[in-house]
Amino acid sequence: MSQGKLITMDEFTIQETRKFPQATGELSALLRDIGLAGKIVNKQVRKAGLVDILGAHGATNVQGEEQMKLDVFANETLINILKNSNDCAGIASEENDNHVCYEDTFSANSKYVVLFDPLDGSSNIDVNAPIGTIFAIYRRVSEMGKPCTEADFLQPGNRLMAAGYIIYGSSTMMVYATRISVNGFTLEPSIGEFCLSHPNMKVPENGKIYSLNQGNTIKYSEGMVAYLNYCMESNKEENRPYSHRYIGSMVADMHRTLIKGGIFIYPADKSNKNGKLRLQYECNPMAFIVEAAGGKASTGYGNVLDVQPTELHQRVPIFIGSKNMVNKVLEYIKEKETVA
Ligand code: P6P
Repeated sequence: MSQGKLITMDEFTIQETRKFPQATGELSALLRDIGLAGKIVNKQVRKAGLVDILGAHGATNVQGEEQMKLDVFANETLINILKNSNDCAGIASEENDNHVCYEDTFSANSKYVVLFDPLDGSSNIDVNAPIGTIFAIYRRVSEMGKPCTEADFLQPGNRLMAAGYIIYGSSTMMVYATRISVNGFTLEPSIGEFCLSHPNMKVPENGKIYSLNQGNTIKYSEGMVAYLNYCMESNKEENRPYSHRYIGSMVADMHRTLIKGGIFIYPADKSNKNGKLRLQYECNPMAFIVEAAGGKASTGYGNVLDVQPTELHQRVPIFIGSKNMVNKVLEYIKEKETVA
């Protein structure tokens, strides 16, 4: 990155587009629209403590979770921004039972669809912990000019065109992966632009942090318990001390894993045979990002990106992060797996 010169996300995506003469710029425009939605959500998140927006909205979403007002605001912001985009035929959201087709001519002739979790980790809002927006972009498989169909939203992660997240943390960042690279952009509030701050992000092959909700250990499989003991006993050896870090907000735990290395795990357990996290708008986008950055993402029985979705809100177990750490936990899972 040139010393001193700030490169905005728009300038960066234009530079990247120029490397591919056949590129139309539609994907760059869609990323810009998502970035705009992120800036609008960020403004509300930053003042959540002051404005009576924290109070539970009262409604419950398709997951049966009480919708915080910020959830609703973020969802509606993304739906409206993408509806006005010239590059999105429709969306699917954690907060909506079914996908939404945009009926206008421009949208019907767009070649992309977007899935998102508008405000992941929202239970952390009232304790001021980092939260985030997660998004996944597919090229539609339905006929152009016609409304998008459910098939557009049930594609495996290995068909993703781009995926990313916006983290509302100590700073606001947008990180996205294409099939070429993973890049991070930090919001510069004085100019209202995301500026390149983390070019060509790579996940370290090894890490020292394991991240999961240890409160669930009693429900874990034999293999998972054995792996946890391996991590906790690591401090007996000088060169392999693992630390446990868990924020309880996937975007925050994954951002740390992407930057510092480590492993994030939400496995199956006795009460959640498929784990808790959603394939299409949590696990697949994060798996696409991590694998584009040289890491690994597994369900415990195969690659996350290879799962053929059958339902929009289906869940999968996930073991994701530094390649060598994911391979290590899979050794334990395979050796001792008696799924809980
Ligand atoms: P648990 C937040 O509710 C979320 O969907 C993810 O962001 C996070 O990783 C996970 O659930 C936390 O779940 O069961 O540990 O509270």
